[in-house]
Amino acid sequence: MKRYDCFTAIADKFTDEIVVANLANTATEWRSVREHDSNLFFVGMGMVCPYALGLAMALPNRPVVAFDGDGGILFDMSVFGVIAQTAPSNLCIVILDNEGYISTGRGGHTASLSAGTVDIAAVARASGLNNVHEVQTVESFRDAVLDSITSQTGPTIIVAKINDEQAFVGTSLMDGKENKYRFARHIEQSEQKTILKPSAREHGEPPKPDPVFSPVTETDPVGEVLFDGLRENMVDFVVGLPCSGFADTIRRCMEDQSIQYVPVANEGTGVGICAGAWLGGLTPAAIMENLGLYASTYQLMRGHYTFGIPLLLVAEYRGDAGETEFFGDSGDMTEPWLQASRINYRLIRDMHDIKPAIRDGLRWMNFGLRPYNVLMSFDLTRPKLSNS
Ligand SMILES: Cc1ncc(C[n+]2csc(CCOP(=O)(O)OP(=O)(O)O)c2C)c(N)n1
Repeated sequence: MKRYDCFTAIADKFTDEIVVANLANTATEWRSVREHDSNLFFVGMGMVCPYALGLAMALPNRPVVAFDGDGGILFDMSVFGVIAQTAPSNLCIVILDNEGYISTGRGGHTASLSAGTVDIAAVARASGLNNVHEVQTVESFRDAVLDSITSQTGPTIIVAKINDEQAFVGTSLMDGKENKYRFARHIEQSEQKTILKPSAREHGEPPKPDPVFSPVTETDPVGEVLFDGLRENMVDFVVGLPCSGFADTIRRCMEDQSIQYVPVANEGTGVGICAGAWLGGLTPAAIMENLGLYASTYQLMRGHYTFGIPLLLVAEYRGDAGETEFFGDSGDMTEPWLQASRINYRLIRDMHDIKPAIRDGLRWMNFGLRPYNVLMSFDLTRPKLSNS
């Protein structure tokens, strides 16, 4: 079974479904059969499923289809568990499994783990996904995809065993940023949402009022202040991987009805989910240690930076002055990392600065269209002894 034949069999049945397409020939082949602004193309390895998940959660009434590769899903299989736990019924994940990194060449040297011992469908099932199909023919591929889109009884996982043939149908002249703009404008129009907010105000117009913040007093627990700062700044979607300095904030996000909280097993997965959530019109934030920033370097560079997607990153400054555990040296590269990554940031040492920093970061991102980091000093996030 050829991937291009699979795509040809379903393309004219697609109307306004959102599609997140893997890089290389998956993207070019799909574009050649279905040119539409609801396609996001050339999404990096390990990021297709997180992006699709974020979009599916942001737009629960709209079918979202991911066309990933075996190389793509093998890069980050923990996303299966996150999909199982969040369980969006509108999500259809298609893994086009050619058992290799075929865009880079053919042969033993480009075989993937699915050519050997790893059974992707079995991993999906073992991750808690029930609606998993393995298809070997174009007809069964077509039926499985179309049934998932129309029935909306997902999340559905379709592992399509394809051969290594590629159709060379020409590439796109559109870069990631143009793709993002067209995609976001399409979502805005079709969903009546505002995603891109390029200008906070017209020239000469008085500034827009600040969000109203509840008062902060010296005795407030910092985790509560951070949580209030997210909520009062209208953040409505949070991913996190536990960090003891943010335990209270994460607990509050899990309890609060106005915030969708998604626990992840890898911060890189989390920032990918946030990218999808933002493209679907939500205001996401990712909460992590600075070690999590390092873990998501690839997804931030290959995703947010390439497409021009903002994200509020809230990170604890491990290894900052005041560190009391064993991470002294992990702070050395935090600010150089942020600078090299072109991530604007504000270092927060005073609790009263948390809410304005979130407000200003969110405003900056309307123009910057890149992530912004509220970097919380270790001294601030950790409980103090009464005499310190
Ligand atoms: C992080 C990363 N490592 C390596 C590459 C180089 N690369 C480009 S396409 C590709 C193969 C992807 O494999 P798969 O998702 O199975 O798609 P296929 O090429 O088989 O269609 C690789 C490894 C990359 N783009 N990103």
